[in-house]
Amino acid sequence: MKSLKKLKVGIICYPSLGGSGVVATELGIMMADKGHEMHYITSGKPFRFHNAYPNIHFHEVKIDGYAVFKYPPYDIALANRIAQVIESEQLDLLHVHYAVPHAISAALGKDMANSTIGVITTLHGTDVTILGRDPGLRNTVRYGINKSAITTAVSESLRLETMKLIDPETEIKTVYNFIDEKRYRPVDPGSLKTEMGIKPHEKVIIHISNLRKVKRIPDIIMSFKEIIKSVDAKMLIVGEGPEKLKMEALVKKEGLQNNVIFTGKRDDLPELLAMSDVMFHLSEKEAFGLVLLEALACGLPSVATNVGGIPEVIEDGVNGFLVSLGDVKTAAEKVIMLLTDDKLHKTFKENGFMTASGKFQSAGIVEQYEKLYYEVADEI
Ligand code: GMT
Repeated sequence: MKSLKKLKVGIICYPSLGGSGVVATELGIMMADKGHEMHYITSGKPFRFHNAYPNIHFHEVKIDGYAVFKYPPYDIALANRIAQVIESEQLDLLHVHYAVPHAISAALGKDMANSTIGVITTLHGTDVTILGRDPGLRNTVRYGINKSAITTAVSESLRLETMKLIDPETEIKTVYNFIDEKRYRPVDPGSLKTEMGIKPHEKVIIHISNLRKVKRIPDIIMSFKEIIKSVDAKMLIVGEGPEKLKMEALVKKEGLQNNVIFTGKRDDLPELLAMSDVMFHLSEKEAFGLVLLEALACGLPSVATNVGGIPEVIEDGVNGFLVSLGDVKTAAEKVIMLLTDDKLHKTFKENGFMTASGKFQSAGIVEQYEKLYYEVADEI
């Protein structure tokens, strides 16, 4: 084995709300802790970076609108910035999160810099399951994967779906998502429940997402309507997204406004999870479901749909319940079971801790990525 020098890695990700940006941030922080130099090439600071970290640098992508452009060409501006950073920082490799347009911009940026460094692309979900199905983008996704030295998928389900749908020239490796266990653990929520106007005896069901159509929030609301016929409960809907206004209107229409709280975007997720009783997640597509892992680590069982990579995180009857997509009645029954059977809840909670600290333990997963980094940087 050659000497393992510390690497200089360019990270390309979406900085706004979303699981891929969270994973890119947490991975960067943990790699920086190991002594690697991490260079984020993004349109803004990823939202989970609250402090300054040693070994982490930001290179902003700027694009001006010109009258001739109907759409400012962000992809090209990103490629240009990637080329600049490859040269100025003498990067060893690029790690791209979310294929579109990042994998394509990385290939172009590398070419512009006349560089031979390798690109790792991590597929996160809708870059394949939605954009990869779009005839206007499918070839682009395939090109991005084929131009990458290594492509990873965040679950086995996404890996298989990519192979089938995109049929790339190269193999894809599964590298699971992970969370920061120092932050996601059963913290003391203090008086948060009272502060939110929830009575001590009321159970709390929580949903956290970027409130897009794919999350099927109406299923959650209609199922919750069933649940409160049997249990005194409040529903927390945490996050911001395009469906929020419509969902607020639906809650009003169903007369649930005293029971459903839209919290908006929050930074105190571990506390919110710790004060809750069940995580509710009824998405129609989900490559992994990072919030489900965050919930398990905070001691919260989930009721979730049996789709995509969710069954790789939530084991039916072990650390949560899985239900069929759209089956709001069974979903309600399962939530009621967990809210009314303390023994069952405790068993699932304990099993959940084991899931979170087992195959998803951060140290092991960061090590897998580090190995890939060295493979690509040709340092092994
Ligand atoms: O939500 C997306 O469409 C993209 C992405 C994101 O940035 O939030 O989410 C995907 O990546 C997460 C992190 O790997 C996964 O936990 C989510 O399951 C996945 N979302 C979907 O597949 C819908």
